[in-house]
Amino acid sequence: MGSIAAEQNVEVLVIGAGISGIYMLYKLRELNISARVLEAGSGAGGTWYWNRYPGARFDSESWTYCYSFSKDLLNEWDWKEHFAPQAETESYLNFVVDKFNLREGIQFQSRVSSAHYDYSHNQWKVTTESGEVFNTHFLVTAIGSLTNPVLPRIPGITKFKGTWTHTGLWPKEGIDYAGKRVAVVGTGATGIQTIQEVAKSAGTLTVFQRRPNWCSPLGNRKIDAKEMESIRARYDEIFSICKTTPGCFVHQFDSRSVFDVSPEEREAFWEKHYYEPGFGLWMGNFRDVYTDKKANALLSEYVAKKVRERVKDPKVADKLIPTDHGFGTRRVPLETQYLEVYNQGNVELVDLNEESIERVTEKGIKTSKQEREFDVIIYATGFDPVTGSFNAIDIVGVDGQRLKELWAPGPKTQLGFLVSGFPNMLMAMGPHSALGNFPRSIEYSVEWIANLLGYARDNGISVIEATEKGQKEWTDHVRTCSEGLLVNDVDSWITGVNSNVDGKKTRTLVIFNGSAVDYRARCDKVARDQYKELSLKI
Ligand code: NA7
Repeated sequence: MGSIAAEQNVEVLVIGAGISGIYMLYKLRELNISARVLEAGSGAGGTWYWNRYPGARFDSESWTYCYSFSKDLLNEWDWKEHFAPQAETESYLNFVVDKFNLREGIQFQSRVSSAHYDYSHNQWKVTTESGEVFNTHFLVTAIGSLTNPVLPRIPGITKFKGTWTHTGLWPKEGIDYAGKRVAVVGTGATGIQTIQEVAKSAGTLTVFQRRPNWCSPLGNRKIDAKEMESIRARYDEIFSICKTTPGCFVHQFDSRSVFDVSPEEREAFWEKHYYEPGFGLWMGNFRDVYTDKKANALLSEYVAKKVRERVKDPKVADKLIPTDHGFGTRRVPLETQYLEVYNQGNVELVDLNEESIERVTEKGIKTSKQEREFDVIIYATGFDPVTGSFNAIDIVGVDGQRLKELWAPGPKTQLGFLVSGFPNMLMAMGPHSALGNFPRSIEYSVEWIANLLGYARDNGISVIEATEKGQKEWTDHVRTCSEGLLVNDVDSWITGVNSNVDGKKTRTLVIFNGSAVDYRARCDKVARDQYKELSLKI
């Protein structure tokens, strides 16, 4: 007879060992609060552990994306590129884990399948897929916003006899695609990074595009030792700048309207930002480009002109220019010679508005026009956005309330941290929180939660919960801050849409679209007032 494993008790259980979970463990250790992290992968890194597809790299400057909490760490780690590739970032996160002796606090290959709140014992019963059970007083979700990869709903995907994968599940041993016939489905930020890298060595590359995305050049460069020293000397200044911008990037919006300047000045401004490294064109633009349709149309026309300049065949260029949304109203992919890929003789762009995919066959992909044969099919079709990370776990609160059902019409949260009816569940970077340049927001989010848990410990508080009033106010505030933004008129993960997920076909407010500066000020006030706006019980 097999023995039943004993249930384990832990004060704080953290789900996920990505950037949030790693730092959460560090902070809890600092507070002398006992904690365990459960991580689905066999290594640390979260997004940077799973997304090892070709070309995966930062779109934020490496030196704005790293942790800022430790001077030693900033002194010891040298970034090799301005926009680090996945392997460098994965090494960095492992370096952090080892430097602070966090590894033994993380239990790998432990995917959490359910978390049920037990009212009578005031604890969460957390179960992993392998059947381990943990009883924890506090549950911290550090599960990211884009962690649940989604395949397209195309019949026959598993029938394909060649190699196939989703970018977010890229195998550690890699896929040999050099010289092979490769297909990529999807042209979001991930698809674009994959396509431009795979095109370098694939025999043929066929891109299946449903909707094109506006993109702008990444401008990556290597960082030599001398430049790294000058970056290091500026770290304080860099992180302070990130604290002043709405999206926590180093790029700041221009306070002028598009219409305050002459067409020539406007063109020169956009030209400068188009070619500067990083998100300058997206995040450093005129103040009205994402609220005024006419302003946005001018910007979009400028970027369309760039596409026409860079892509030789005007018919292909037209297919690469979005017509259903303006520049910056979806997440802008940054690229390196992406558009030029379509000038290569071995690359074909299949516009799915002209021929739709009917099914995947044993040999390849059959559209309404023809069957194409492939050796490798790569699905760059995105994730079940934001609430999808939560929906992948059966989370049940007071009175048997399922989080997935409560959030079906859209998430409800207090400050993105707490949900009424789910006591002692704290969400690092939960829905309705400010995202932007993720690690900048992650550090804030983790510190806020750690401070709250420290306060609870010091004041004998055993139950922390959102209030109905506070939750309604915050959820309404998230809506108010979103009013008038063009981003709301477009289907994308930012508006909670994924056409391949049931219940995610219509837009909902899943993130806080206001400024991260205001978000932090609001959350700071709650902490300063000793969390009186929350429901705290001894
Ligand atoms: P995204 O941005 O959600 O992009 C997914 C892409 O896959 C997008 O081009 C979709 O087309 C396409 N897609 C989805 N389903 C299909 C089907 N059935 N057929 C054809 N094409 C399809 O995900 P990413 O992984 O690129 O990026 C997510 C974030 O991760 C990114 O913003 C970064 O922050 C990191 P659509 O546009 O919906 O027509």
